[in-house]
Amino acid sequence: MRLTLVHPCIGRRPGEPYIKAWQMEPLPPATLAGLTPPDWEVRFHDDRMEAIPFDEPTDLVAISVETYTARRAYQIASEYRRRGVPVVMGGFHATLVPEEVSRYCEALVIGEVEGVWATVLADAAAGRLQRVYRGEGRPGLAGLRPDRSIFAGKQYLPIGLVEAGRGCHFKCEFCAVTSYFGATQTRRPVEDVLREVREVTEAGRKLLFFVDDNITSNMDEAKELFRALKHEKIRWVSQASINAAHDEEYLTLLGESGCQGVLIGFETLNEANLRQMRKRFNTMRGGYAKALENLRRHGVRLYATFVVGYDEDTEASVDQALRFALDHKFYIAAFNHLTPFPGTALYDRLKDEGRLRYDAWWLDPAYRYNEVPFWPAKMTPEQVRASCVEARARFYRWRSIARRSVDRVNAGNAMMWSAFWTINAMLRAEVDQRDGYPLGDLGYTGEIIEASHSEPFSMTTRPRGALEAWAA
Ligand code: B12
Ligand code: SF4
Repeated sequence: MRLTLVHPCIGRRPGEPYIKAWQMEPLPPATLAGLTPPDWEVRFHDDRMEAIPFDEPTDLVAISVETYTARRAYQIASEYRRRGVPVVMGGFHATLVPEEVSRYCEALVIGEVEGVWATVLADAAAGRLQRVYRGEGRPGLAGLRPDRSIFAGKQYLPIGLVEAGRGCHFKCEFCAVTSYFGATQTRRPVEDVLREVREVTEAGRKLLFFVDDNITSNMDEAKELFRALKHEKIRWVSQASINAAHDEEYLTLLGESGCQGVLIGFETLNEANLRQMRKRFNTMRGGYAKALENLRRHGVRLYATFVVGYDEDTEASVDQALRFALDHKFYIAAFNHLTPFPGTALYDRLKDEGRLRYDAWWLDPAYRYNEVPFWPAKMTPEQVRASCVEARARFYRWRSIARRSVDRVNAGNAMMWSAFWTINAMLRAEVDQRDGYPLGDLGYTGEIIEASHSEPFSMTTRPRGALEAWAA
């Protein structure tokens, strides 16, 4: 049997290259390939960087669907369906909006795939694919071995992606991760992570990215991993919540284990916004000032992210966030508009308040990337969009880049100093490149063909996420 894995892009304007910063090795298809028995022949096409050979013979197509890639995923599925090939879909959007996604695939996997992939493949081989497969609960991650051989010959950014854990125990209102994983986190055994770290570094990756949603979600487990990493002599980056910055042992272990920087979601400087986000842990124990002082003392470089469009935001508060980012000389920073992802508490609240500008912004042909799809409370959608672009443009001015480049923490070692210039220059070039980006391939002229199903989709198959758990 032949399996074709496809990683869709968000969209494309004919003739234009895809956004460089997003072209990293995608772990979802590598994870599926690693779980696929050897009697299946596996091929992989990354829609972000190559044309998909739709006529290449195959027996089953598997597509990861995120909210931003849904329109493109449905175009790709239609092409295979037209050729009589069944399509299975999974991933974040597939799990959070299963009724919609199920219309565009022969089989849908809800939740994590580890416990059900063998059954999906066996059913496909026997010609009896079911409409819905449900990954029950949180599968253990021991023994997981992503198969990176599928990336051979593709020109990805030179950074190795490794998963140490999945999910996060916090319940931020806007976060799809908390809905998907029901505010829980699971970890891979440290030995599995170390084995993969060695494989990826031996394959030539000098910098590793632990893609964990929040590597500090469980501090004891995080410290256990960092202690083990001390002996590996690697350089790594990851994502963490700021509450961890008050733990001296953690901060020391970060340095000793080779951490080069962490992404921290600051989101906003406004306490009322943080309360509404359910993210007040951000300013606990002395707030940002104390946390930043600790991180600086330990030489931790920061990728600071800010979100614009919460109810207390005004143009002045965006300006304040920008000045904060410049004053603290962050290695890099992101200023993005708030996005109501379906399946999140934020989406449901804005819907209840009648503030969504589209029924389903991710499917609307008129919607473009970076357009604010809801009505903010104190700004117009256009003011939110424009203030994000303006903040990015000012953060990535050459003068700001030069000033931040000589900061003691940012210039801490030659590799990260050189990477500083490359990354800042790349983000400078992309300040407004994503603005107006289409969802789906604008050059697609085919018809969107829905899958034909004999049974209706049942809501009872939807997993119980964080939101339902609170309600219960
Ligand atoms: C690493 C990462 C990135 C990296 C690398 C992406 C890449 N090339 O792979 C970078 C930084 C480039 C990135 C960019 C973006 N990202 Co991102 N990213 C992640 C992160 C943290 C980890 C992804 C990962 O590798 N996970 C490990 C894999 C193994 O897990 P998984 O994807 O959940 O897959 C499992 C299941 O979902 C399922 N599954 C997945 N696909 C499929 C397919 C089939 C057929 C089946 C059966 C099952 C299945 O099986 C897997 C194993 O159980 C996730 C959060 C997360 N926990 O996943 C966000 C996440 C996917 N990103 C997100 C977003 C919004 C973005 C951006 C739009 C951000 C932005 N504004 O710039 C861009 C879009 C990029 C693009 N699509 O082109 C959102 C998506 C939300 C949503 N509702 O769709 C997430 C969930 C983060 C969040 N907090 O909300 N991202
Ligand atoms: S801390 Fe980060 S990953 Fe965790 S729920 Fe909040 S936004 Fe999501």
